[in-house]
Amino acid sequence: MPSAGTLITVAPTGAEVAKADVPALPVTLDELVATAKECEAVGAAVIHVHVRGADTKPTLDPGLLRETVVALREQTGLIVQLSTGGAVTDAEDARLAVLDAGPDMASCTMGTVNFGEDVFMNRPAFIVELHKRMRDRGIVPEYEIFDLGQLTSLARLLDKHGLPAGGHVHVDFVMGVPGGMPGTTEALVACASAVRDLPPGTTFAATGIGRATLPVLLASLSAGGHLRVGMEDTVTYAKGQPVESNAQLVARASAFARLAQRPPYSAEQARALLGIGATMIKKG
Ligand code: KMH
Ligand code: ZN
Repeated sequence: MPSAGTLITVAPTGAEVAKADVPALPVTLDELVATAKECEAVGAAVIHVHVRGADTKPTLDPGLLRETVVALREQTGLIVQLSTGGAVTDAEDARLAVLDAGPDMASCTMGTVNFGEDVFMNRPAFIVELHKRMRDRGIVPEYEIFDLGQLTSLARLLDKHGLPAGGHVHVDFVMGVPGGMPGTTEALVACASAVRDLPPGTTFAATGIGRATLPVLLASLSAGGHLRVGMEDTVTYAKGQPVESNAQLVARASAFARLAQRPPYSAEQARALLGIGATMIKKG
């Protein structure tokens, strides 16, 4: 049964877009917090965070990650989800150390995928380590799915190693990465159908990269799924029209969600949905 509302995650920065190419990209802590506030005001409940250093390049600097979590908690009500994916060049130990910053959630990609001309490496043993460390620390994962088979890998992971913190399983289909699944309705339906092999109550969101943004958004809503939008995934609002701000993308997603009669969830509703702050396993 589809959720009564829509969970909207904003992914405002990512690790791939250069500030020099896209001046509206939030890269400083002040820019990130200002973006987070604007996005919360127009319907975001979760923020998926990659941080940038003083040189505007992606970094997994532990001090900056901790400072970012604190600032977002102090100044917004958003659920703070740190990326453990980082950039394709980041080492496994640095990606695992992201969890030391104590976010509410963290991403956990369910397999290796070609990523344009690069490789986004996620070895099985690394995934298991991420999954276990998150559970030990009460950090709720968002399992990132770049290809259909990664859902099967997730089913196997949960079968062997148990449910995550909070007991709820939430996945995000990242669609349209060159090297991963396409951002099409057919691919979304295939993934949404495969969710039935995961524990009962599993929820899914989807995001489409670049020009796949709108088709994936519409397909996810119609399939009962949730949404991720943001400048990590697209910097073009419409053909030939650059994105002005992350809030512009969140506002559009919220409007579509309302039209679909599934209005945006508040951060509090999202916490209940995702099992954040839950003290016991919710279901078997
Ligand atoms: N930047 C990509 C290589 C995640 O945040 O977990 C990985 C990524 C996924 O963005
Ligand atoms: Zn990311």
